[in-house]
Amino acid sequence: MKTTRSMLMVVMTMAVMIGSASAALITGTTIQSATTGLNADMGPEKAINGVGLPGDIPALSGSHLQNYAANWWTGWSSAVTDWQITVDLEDNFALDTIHVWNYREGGTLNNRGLRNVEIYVSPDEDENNLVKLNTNGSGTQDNGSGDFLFPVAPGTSEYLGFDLDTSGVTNASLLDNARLVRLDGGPDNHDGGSTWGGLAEIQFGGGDPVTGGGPSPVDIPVPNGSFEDLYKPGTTIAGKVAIGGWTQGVGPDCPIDSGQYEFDDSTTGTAADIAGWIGADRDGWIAEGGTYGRDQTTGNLQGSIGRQSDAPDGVQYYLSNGGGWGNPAGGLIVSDAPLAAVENGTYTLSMWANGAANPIVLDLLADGVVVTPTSSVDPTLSGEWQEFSRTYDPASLAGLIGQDLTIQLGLGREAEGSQSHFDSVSLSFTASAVPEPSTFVLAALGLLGLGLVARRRKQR
Ligand SMILES: [Ca+2]
Ligand SMILES: [Ca+2]
Repeated sequence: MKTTRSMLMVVMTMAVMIGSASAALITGTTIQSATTGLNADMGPEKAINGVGLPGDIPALSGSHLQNYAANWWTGWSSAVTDWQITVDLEDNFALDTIHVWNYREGGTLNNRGLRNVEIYVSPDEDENNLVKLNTNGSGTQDNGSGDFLFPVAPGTSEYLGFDLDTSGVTNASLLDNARLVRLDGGPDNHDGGSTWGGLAEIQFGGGDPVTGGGPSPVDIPVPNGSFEDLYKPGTTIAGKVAIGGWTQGVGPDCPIDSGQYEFDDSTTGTAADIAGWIGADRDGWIAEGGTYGRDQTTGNLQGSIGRQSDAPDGVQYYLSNGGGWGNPAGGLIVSDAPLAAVENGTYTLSMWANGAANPIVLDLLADGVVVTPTSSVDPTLSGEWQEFSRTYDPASLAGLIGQDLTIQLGLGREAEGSQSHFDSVSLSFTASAVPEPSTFVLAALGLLGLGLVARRRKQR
């Protein structure tokens, strides 16, 4: 019995520690974008780097100095009508504290700063995904129109700032998984001045993100999955295929078959480095004989990158002819470097295609071997671009954990029909959900989280 009771005590202690961990200061934040000022001493970083707080160290509490150079301020320009600051938390967090110190300068000049502020949150780094936190005017610091009303700083010797009251906001779930936070003050600032959209400091507290219904899918970048990246040989100068032209294959030193390459330095050429992909199954390609007399040395000169106006992703796509146009070898390409190591979870691989040649190939490879998908959907090809996909669940990945993932695609061997086109290749991964934990395991996981937070902090 005694053992049980002490274990219970440990669990309770853990619960208390977890509670405090979730209010942890988020460090290492950066400015994603902001209205910038006339005064170089008053850049937006002054609102997140702790300057003006005790010891000039970021914190969730403490008195902020009454000094212009410890503030972000935008300047007197009447051309600026929208004061905004967007902070990148540099990771995803469940936010439980947003602590604000409004603009605070010496003398009477503390009576300025942001007043009616719209707050936006995004779960990723893309500012296009910012969503307004409150839309109906609820919340005790709200002015009734969905904005938050920021009080002015006092003229006293001490200014402790305030916690933003997010209780009752319409889109509270945004705070469960936040990456970007924008404060948009518009033109309406304290002191009647449309030019006083400043802030002394904003700091965030939180813990690991909460994502409803299990882990969210994460995109695994597919280099040149859009087939838009090509470079002048030996340089990083970008280019494209001239309209109506097409290449011989992919990879480095890829010759043009028809037309020319147009590079961004205004030169043209007959060879380019088409990044991200190389030829696959060279022996199979040669055995089918459909090489159009292309150089067979590397196997890279299968299929083509073409440019026409209707690509679903940019202006270029990969294409290959079939036996109907004298090329039963088709054309297969593969990622020229591993995209990721196999982890326990579910992968979704997709691509867009149109045309009239078959068979269409879209495979995930582990250490170069085709993985059998759990499910796959192939389109009935037509002149319309269509997306199709394969999924790979943990069972189909058994025994492959840690192996290198690559993608193979194109028109398969013994190809029939005239020509097919391929574009917009994507791969995403959803980690396997952790089984429903017992209370004790939950507490232990919380402690593990603490360790992770500590480690993350050290890395910064
Ligand atoms: Ca500051
Ligand atoms: Ca494309």
